[in-house]
Amino acid sequence: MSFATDIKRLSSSDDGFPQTLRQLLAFEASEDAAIDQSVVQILQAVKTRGDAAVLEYTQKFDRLGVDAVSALEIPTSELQAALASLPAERRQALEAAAARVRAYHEVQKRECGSAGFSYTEADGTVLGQKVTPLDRVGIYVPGGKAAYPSSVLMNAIPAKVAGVQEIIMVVPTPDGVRNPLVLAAAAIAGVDRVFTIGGAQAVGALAYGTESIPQVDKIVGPGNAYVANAKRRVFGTVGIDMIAGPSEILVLCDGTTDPDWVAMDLFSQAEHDELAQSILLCPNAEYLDQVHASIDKLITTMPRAEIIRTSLRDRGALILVRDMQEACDIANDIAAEHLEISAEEPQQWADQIRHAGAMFLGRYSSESLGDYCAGPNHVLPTSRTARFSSPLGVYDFQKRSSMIQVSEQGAQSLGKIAAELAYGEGLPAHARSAELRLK
Ligand code: HSO
Ligand code: ZN
Repeated sequence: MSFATDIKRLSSSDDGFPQTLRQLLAFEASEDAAIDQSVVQILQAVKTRGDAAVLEYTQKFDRLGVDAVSALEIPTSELQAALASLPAERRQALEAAAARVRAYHEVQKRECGSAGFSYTEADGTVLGQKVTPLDRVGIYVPGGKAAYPSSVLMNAIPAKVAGVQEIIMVVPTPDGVRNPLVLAAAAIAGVDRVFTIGGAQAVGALAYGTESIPQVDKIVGPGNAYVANAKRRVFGTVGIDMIAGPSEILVLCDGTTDPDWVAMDLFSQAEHDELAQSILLCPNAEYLDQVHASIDKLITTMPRAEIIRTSLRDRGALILVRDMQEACDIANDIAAEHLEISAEEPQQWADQIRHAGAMFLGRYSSESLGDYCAGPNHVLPTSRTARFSSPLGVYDFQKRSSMIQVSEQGAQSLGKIAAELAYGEGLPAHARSAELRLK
């Protein structure tokens, strides 16, 4: 059979398959010395010259002719006006999505130990942990083609649910062009302040604070190579969420789903950008041909066909596996951002999966529903980082403090242990501090 669309056809029984798979997955964020140098310079300028530097870079990169950073703030009334200006159906969809995302994260807050804990020992000593929301958070929203209102909801709502006091959004608006859907999403999500700044200068402003822009405690949200570079550099001064790579979808199919559905699910990530990755694993060779035929048929109907074509050609694959069990093993190795288990009995396979940012079970759970409105967060670990990290959540906007209240009786037994260890470490003030409390 021959197909028009270029996408790798692999089989797990091919010689050298593990190496081929590794190469397919390899994605290194390009390390560019020029970007490095410029980001160092921008961050330094913002740190030392504050507003003046932010203003200069914004005038230069975004061609905004304003004379004060305060003029770069969008008043809340304008966010509300953007919301009011939306066509009714768009507005309702945005509000419905926000409500579902909020509901999910409220349950997450309740179930994920937000109340902290404490327990009392026999001698009256109380030990525990207190959970506190972050005071102030910055959300970076990219301008241009990757400006997703849905991402505004996904970043701001968990912060709000966690109880963050102030959410500051930054969004570049080259040539002053504002995206009303992004502003409307900010209004719905309860963002407190919005500045039309972007790039490393925006990250620097949030991390260090300027005369007009308050310093935040954590910066979340995706951005271009400059933004990612700047986020890495300010980490430690502030918290950051993650450095996101291109979107990925891995479909694990037993061959019972309409091949058009699977083809379109692969497209749904491929259309994000040329570097996005769409992979299908299936134990049925004939079905893989059917999906390939669906790709050929459907791609011609897609407005973003060129991006999809490049993504499928460079990073996509249709992979024949021995059985669904082997598909699960490979899926664990891939540790995809999104994993669709498009099978008759998805739960049995989901039980086998240890590494995936989000799992979509059954043929009705398309990733696109999760991207917008199912409820769980769409900010997910990419580039195999699902091996050690989790979706963005309420817990990313909380921190924990240990609580220690030792009783008089408790100080007797603990004092002896502490003093003994302190002398062993050559720290006599520690030892005496414990011993002074012994009766
Ligand atoms: N799939 C993207 C999120 C997104 N999709 C936004 C559509 N809009 C990364 O998880
Ligand atoms: Zn998406």
